[in-house]
Amino acid sequence: MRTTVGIIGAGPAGLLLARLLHNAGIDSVVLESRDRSYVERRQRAGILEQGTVDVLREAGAGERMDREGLRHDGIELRFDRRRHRVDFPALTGGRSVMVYAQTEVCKDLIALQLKEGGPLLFEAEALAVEGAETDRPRIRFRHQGAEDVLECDYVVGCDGFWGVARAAVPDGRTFERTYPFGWLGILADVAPSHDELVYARHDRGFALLSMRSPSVSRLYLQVPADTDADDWSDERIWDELERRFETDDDWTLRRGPLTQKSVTPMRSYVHEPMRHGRLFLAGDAAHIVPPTGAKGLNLAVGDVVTLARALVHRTATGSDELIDAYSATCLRRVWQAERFSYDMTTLLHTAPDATPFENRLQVARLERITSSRAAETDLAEAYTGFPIG
Ligand code: RFL
Ligand code: PHB
Repeated sequence: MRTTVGIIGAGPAGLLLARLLHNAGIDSVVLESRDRSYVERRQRAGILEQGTVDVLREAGAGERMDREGLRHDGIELRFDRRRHRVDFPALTGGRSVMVYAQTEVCKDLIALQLKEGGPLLFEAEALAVEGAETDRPRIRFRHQGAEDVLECDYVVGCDGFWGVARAAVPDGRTFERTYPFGWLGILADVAPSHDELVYARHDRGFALLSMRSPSVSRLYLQVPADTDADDWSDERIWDELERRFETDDDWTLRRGPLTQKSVTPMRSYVHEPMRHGRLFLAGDAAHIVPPTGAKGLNLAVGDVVTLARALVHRTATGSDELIDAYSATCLRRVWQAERFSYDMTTLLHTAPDATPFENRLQVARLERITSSRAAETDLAEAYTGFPIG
């Protein structure tokens, strides 16, 4: 098999890259180790930045998002039983975000790819990337029980944190931080208890209220990193959420039947550089942020937009200029998202070894954000997204 761009992984990064290349007349093949229904059901991100929404629209993948996605003009910060709304458009000159789940983005991109794009092979596991420093890099993969080789002009590792592509970037540097807590996430068949996301700081730990639709709630609780989700009965989860979201007014939390429950670890991670020869890393394959800033998927989108531009530029002009700039261009935005995600995480979570002094500082930081337009604008700008490229 031969193609121009060999893409490993059919998450949002790989699928969107294939779409952008297809629209520019560049052929690609996507190899995905899991089956289609697994990729379409994996519950993860929920928030699309304004820039991500624009990219999906321009790529011709925004039709259902525009019909079913929920535009959100703010979030609520909750602490000390008080509520504070951050008004995005007022603070950022009109920007907002969209609640449209990653599962739905992937479903839309998969449908487009299968209808009009190049090959997308499910249950095709990349085993290794070879020859990245040559003109003919190759992906060795296994599909339907047999090993095969995909010869490419370029290879892109969109294979997530646990993929194989990063191992083929030698002499890289990694920067990492793990947190001593994780998120217990649930999906529940109940209308969201608030019309915008609620980020709550509480002495018992962080809680987040999000949603998937007007009738489906997505909620998260900070839990110790080694938590087994089965130790948490549905009733215990609702009781704990209720305590952490408690306010002095008459706000109430609606309960409903749980349809999913799982624990996610939290880490910050960056691999530099994001390129070796003709191999590029994009999305979670190169960097991870804790989900508190809602940045992971949006970073993946920024990477592949930058890469698609570089590959199109190369095809049109023969110049490697943008390809050579790819890693540094992406990393500038990645580090801004790392900083914001770290700030939001340490602002809102209670570390198990936190001193009373540190706990009071968190509240002081929140009070600063909710009383200074400059501080609040800083949060609103970062949350609605940093420019791509
Ligand atoms: P993905 O989505 O992990 O996709 C990688 C794909 O590669 C496949 N793969 C392989 N295929 C072939 N051969 C191999 N050897 C392979 N190894 C792996 C995998 O099966 C998979 O299909 O990476 P990608 O495309 O870079 O996308 C990144 C995003 O998925 C991730 O950053 C976000 O989900 C993070 N995230 C959030 N991001 C946001 O922007 N906003 C949010 O609100 C948000 N909330 C979240 C999140 C992540 C969470 N979890 C579960 C980590 C909430 C949570 C709870
Ligand atoms: C989600 O809806 O899954 C979600 C929303 C905001 C976050 C993280 C996750 O910061």
